[in-house]
Amino acid sequence: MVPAAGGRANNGDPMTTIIALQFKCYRVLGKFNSMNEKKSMMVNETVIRILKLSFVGLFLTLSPGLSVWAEEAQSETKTKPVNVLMMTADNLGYGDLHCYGNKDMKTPNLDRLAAEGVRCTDLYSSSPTCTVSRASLLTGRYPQRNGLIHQLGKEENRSGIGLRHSERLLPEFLKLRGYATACFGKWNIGFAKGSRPTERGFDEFLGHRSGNMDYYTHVYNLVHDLYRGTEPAHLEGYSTDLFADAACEFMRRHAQKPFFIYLPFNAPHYPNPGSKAPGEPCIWQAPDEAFAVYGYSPQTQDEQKRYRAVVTALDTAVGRVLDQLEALGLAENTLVIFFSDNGAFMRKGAGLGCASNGPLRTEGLKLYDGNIRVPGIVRWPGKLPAGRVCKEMLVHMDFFPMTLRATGTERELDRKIDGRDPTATLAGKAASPHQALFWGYQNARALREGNLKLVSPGKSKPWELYDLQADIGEKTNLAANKPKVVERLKKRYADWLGSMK
Ligand SMILES: [Ca+2]
Repeated sequence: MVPAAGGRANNGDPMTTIIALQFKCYRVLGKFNSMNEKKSMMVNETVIRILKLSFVGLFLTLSPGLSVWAEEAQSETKTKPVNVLMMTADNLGYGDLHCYGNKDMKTPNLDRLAAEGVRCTDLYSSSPTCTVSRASLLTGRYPQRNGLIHQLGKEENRSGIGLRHSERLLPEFLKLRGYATACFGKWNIGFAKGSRPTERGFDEFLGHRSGNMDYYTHVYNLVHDLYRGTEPAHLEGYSTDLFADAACEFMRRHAQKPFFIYLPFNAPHYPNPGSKAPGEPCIWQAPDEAFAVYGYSPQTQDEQKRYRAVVTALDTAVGRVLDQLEALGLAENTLVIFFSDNGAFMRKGAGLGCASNGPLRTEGLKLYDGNIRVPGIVRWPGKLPAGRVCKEMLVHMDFFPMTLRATGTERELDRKIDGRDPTATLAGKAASPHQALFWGYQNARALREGNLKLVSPGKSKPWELYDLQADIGEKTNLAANKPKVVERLKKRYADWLGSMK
């Protein structure tokens, strides 16, 4: 188990208290030593001598060798950079985890992570789709600023530039501070020469180029899609497990070096009929053990049951990675972040009838909260309290500056980013770092300011206004009753959009 915040800093044991006393005495002595007046010199020197002798005597009596221990502990704390493990799920809905209220879903490892860290109720993605969300996360910038505002197509996934090369990714900054970096999982932001993970700041990559590789055959629209570095990799296994295993193995190899692992699982993305051989059923895939957790047959055709098995397999893999972190003694010094890249797609065959966005409204990709508000958990022992629920508005881009600051890398930043460090907010010491958040996808537009949500679901569609505190499901449109608020927020949206150019 990982101790709660503050446990390391002052656990109340006698050794810690003595060390604190030692530092206080040194501070007092320092002040005396800095006094110059001749008049007080003699008195001071006498006091200092008495204090020094008393202190040394007390210290030697109580704890011989303690100062050596204290120096080592201080030195270790100062010189040990924080590791970052950033895990993402794919299309996991706001209501899909047990710790988010889904009583039918078994996700004990993510529930445990929430109990040891902070669970977010109002965390957003800056996009309702995979490609755009991921590019925004890795650049810390709104899609409208980094330029990648559309979902990549088949050929773009395989060989397109995707995110323009003038953008700099999070691992590129971490490399400047000596971090070992790796990406294991779904890339989905371009795989042309110069666009590939190992050419964009990651030392290692095992994963798929596209948005939805088959979990077992590793095929995307009839073409092999699993790569190691820049070369095809032909491995056997369930993709969730392959990625988790790669992360564990990387941690074992880099236990003595600071690391950043980006672990974008492809689960629980819906199955793609284009990736199936002729006659092969297009169903959610999971290992037999994940079905067994529920007592289901792996042959069941029930979509709901199969989806649950996929999510539980994801949870099991997350648990294995966390266990590895702990076994290596790294859990206390590692910032762990988990969230979904976007909400569940509530379309037939793509989540409808089996995934859940909880109480949130979902319609196509029209930017109601079901598309963009996501489950998210952050654990950072000693920095964030255990078992806290954060209800402040945050966005996944915030994990970019959070990672930079946690790793001491922020000085390397050379461009404007839109994420804001959420550490104080997550700790309960500050309100949201954002006055407002903004979205634009295809013809849909949205803004959230406080509890107000302004959304236009499509071209020529009038703006709608909702109060999310009173109406989390965006059912009661207040626009007709509050035209001035609508006008003010419309202007705010226009100003934001203008600032992106
Ligand atoms: Ca997604």
